Amino acid sequence: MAQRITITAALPYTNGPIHIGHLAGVYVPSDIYARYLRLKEYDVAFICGSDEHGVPITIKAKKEGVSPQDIVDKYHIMIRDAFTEFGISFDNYSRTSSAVHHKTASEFFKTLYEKGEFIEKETEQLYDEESGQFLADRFVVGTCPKCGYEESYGDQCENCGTSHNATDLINPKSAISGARPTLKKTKHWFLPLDRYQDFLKDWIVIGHKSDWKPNVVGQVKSWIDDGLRPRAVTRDLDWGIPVPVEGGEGKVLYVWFDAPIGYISSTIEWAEREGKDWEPYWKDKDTKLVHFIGKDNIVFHCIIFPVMLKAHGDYILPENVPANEFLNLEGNKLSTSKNWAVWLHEYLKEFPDKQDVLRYVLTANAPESKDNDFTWKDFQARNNNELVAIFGNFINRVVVLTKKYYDSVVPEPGFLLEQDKYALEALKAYPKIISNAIERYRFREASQELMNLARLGNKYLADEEPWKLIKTDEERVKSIMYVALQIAAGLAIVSEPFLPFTADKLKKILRAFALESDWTWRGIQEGRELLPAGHTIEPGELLFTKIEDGEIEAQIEKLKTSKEKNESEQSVVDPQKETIGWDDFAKLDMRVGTILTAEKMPKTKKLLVMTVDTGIDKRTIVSGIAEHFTAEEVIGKRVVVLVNLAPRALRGVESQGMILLAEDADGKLIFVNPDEKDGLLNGLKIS
Ligand code: B3M
Ligand code: ZN
Repeated sequence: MAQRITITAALPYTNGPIHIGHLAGVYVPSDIYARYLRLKEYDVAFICGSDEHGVPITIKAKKEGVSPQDIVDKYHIMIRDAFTEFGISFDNYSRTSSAVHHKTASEFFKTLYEKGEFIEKETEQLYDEESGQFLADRFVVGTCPKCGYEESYGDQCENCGTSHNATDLINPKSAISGARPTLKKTKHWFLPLDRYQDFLKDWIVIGHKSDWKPNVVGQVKSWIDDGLRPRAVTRDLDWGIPVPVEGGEGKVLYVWFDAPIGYISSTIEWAEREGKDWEPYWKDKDTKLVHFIGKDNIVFHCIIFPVMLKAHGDYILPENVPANEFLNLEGNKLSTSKNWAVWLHEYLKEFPDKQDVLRYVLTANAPESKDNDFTWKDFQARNNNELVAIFGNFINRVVVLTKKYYDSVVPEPGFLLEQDKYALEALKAYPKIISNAIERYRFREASQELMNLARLGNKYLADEEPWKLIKTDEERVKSIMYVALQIAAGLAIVSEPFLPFTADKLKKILRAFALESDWTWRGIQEGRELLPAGHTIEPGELLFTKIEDGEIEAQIEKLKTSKEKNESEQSVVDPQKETIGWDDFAKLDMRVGTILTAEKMPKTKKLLVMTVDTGIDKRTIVSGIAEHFTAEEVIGKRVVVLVNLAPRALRGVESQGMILLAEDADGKLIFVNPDEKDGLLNGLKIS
């Protein structure tokens, strides 16, 4: 029986279109994997769908003055179509607003509830008095308790990736009204992650230390080392799946509780349509389950969802979670709000027949082990120097020469020389080489091996020079062209996971459909004859075309426009805040101080730990300025300190005050610096 494998790709949030970062991080690698395993004759279920719940969708709807349903309807179609256009070969693309998903997620919750797996607890949650609602997840922003990033969301910090509870945020602020939230009691259901800490440690940190990506195991280890806590899996919101148990009225499931169950409901939907049984794909111990995700989703796929599956009891756990790092664009972080992105629907308009080019570039430069950069110049170079000059060139030579010498009929080979046998042996070896890389989730390496096979073909022709020999040794040329044609056929097969449109075109050129030969991964490996003598191929068309400088300049220009627009928006001065009374001001105690010592907080990017002489005392202040100043640079600096700000702990170090800073025109931080020439004494009051 064929090995069964369930492959999931993260369900995209349906609050906007998708861009190259999504493709590079999740959908292209998962598609290569799924297509490859189909070629290897595995029993594959490649599953995805739209993630249609969650606060970002409600926020977007509010902003546009439409309903959340309008938002998800619009983007579901747009995203689904973009996937189809790029050849992402999901077996099913569902949506979490579907009836089957509501039913599956509700039942899952009820099972855990009935098994007593939840802690039911009344706690104080953040509440916005102005808008009259609880502030869950992205409805609240504040300072991350772990890294000090000031724009962290309630459930997750985008800067350091930590997932936390909204009440952990320092200085929380409502994203709806800007108001400072109050605390209000409300009941919720908590998943006691702490109970599963040992299980997670044994399974991932110890058990998968060497076969999972180091970034994935490292993140899991760091959460476990920090200690897991019960996590609320319900919310006081009105958009989502209603909590299906007593006392759940007016509440919905947390989006990260229902979304991963979306993988299961999408599988059910597919199986029903195909007349299959869905259960083995999720419950049979011999099935492999693999989740493709971006690194910001690691906690949900390696901690929360596995705990849910384990607590349920019937389900298998993932065999691997190959999370990717992030893709940047021309040196800057991709950003939807700053329009710093290459949107797939726009790319398709501008490069309508170049889906494979983007797939290839994003694979060859995939952010597999570190963040990577997409540049338009690299895109052009990979197209012109690799796809056109190596792959396309080889195929074109083979097709043109076959037409010229043999009227497009595959010639009968004569006696094969060493170099011919060597080329055929090398061709036979490629599926294994490519398999090895793909099965270790090294798609960049795999794509380069594919290109090496095309290089081999080119080199073979360049060494044998059939175009010269044709004048002196027609028999020899027949053997050469026969071998070259076999390599071309091999390329049509092994390129399919990476370049599906090209593979299709190439198969049409070679008229593979008219043959009975074994055009499979195994077929090449076993050295079967792919193109027999006497078979007629097409005169052919070019597989790839050059991208001109002008096309690339237009794209760079377009990004420049986004940048300029962002900069002009940024230079707008923030409006004045609400007027405060004299009494409020008088409460602030600001003193002139001197920074005596400074050092970077270990394992953080942004935090500096400083000792400051405030004139009153020498105290510790932790500040998120390490990306703007080095420790050496700030020692001795004269600064203004707010000394009576309530102390708070950042990464376990208590910060006793705040150093005043301002931003210059380029967004760089500068100290509000009492002019040293005036000889201001430490401790002097600012008024
Ligand atoms: N929608 C987050 C994201 O798009 C989330 C993934 C869900 S996977 C179950 O990054
Ligand atoms: Zn953080």
